[in-house]
Formats: sequence, structure tokens, C-alpha cells
Amino acid sequence: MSPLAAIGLGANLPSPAGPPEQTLLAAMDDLGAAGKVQARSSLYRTEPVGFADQPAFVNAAATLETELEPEELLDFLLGIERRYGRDRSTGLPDRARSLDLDLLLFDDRIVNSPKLTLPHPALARRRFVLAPLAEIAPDLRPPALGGTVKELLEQLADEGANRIEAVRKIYSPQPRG
Ligand code: PH2
Ligand code: MG
Ligand code: MG
Repeated sequence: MSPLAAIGLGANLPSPAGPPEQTLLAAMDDLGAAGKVQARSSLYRTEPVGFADQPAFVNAAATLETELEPEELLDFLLGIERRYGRDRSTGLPDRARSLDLDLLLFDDRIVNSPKLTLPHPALARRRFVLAPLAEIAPDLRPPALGGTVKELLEQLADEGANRIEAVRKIYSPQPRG
């Protein structure tokens, strides 16, 4: 079987595809150009983590079987971000964006290069990442984090922007036949 990558999607500004919900659904379709999309989560409306004074985010996760190498997949993801209007030359970390695609996991790979860190360093700290991922891949075991995705989610404190009610499911895509 091909390696399995997990990707986190987020947006809180409109893009050329429309509002964040439309952008995320379109971007999940676009992932198919890099392999086979194995699963897509529901869309979640989430309170901003970090910089609070910005619109609510829409977040989701997808898993992708791919023959690309992790850094090639990262470049592919950055290309999708650009197509949906993301401009990385402006803007501060944690601020509003029309599309953010984060490579969360790539099989059991641990990577610490200038370009890429795997598993994603914030994976285990963020409900807006773990809740969508646990919906589609609860039993994945991220290397070096000491538990499955479901267990990491259960270990998160129900507080601040990680409150359970700060991450609400808003739309479940229909399964594709
Ligand atoms: N992304 C960030 C910073 N804060 N908050 C939410 N709710 N969702 C995000 O995707 C997000 C965030 C930086 O990537
Ligand atoms: Mg990112
Ligand atoms: Mg991000």
C-alpha cells in the first residue's frame, strides 16, 4: 500500500472558490491530484487559537494515499494554498488566511528539516486539528506522541480555544460512491 498522509485544512477568509466552507471542499477535491483521497472529515466551525481577534475558522482533515515524498507533498500543498489566494509574503503567523494546508503526518516518518517538521509540532495541542482527524483516523498512531489520535484528543483539556464546544461540526460531506 502507498504511504498514508494526514492533512489539516483551515480557512477564515473567503478565497476565489467562495467562503471557507467552499474553499475547504474544493481543496479536498484537489488533493486527489497527488494520490488517492482515502477519507474526508466533516467541516468544523472553530474558535481562533492564538490571535483571538479574527473571524472563526472552518477546519477539516483528510487522509491521502500518495507516492510523493513528504517534501514533494508539502510543495504540492503550498501550490494549492496559492491557487486559493494564500499570500505567504504578507501576514503574521496565526492570522487570518484564505487557506492553510498543514501536513500533519506521513506514515511513521519523523522529519526535522528546515522546511518540514513531522509529526506537525502542534498536532497534539489543538482540538481543531485532532477532532476532525479523529473522525476519519482515530486509530492512527503518530510517531513519538505516545498514543493514537483518539487518545490524544481525549487527553486534551476542555479549556480556552480547546473547549469541546469551541469546535463544532457544521457539515458532513456525503460519502462518494
Ligand atoms: N490556524 C492557525 C492559528 N489559529 N485557529 C483555528 N481555530 N483554526 C486554525 O486552522 C488556526 C487557528 C495557524 O495555522
Ligand atoms: Mg500552515
Ligand atoms: Mg496551520
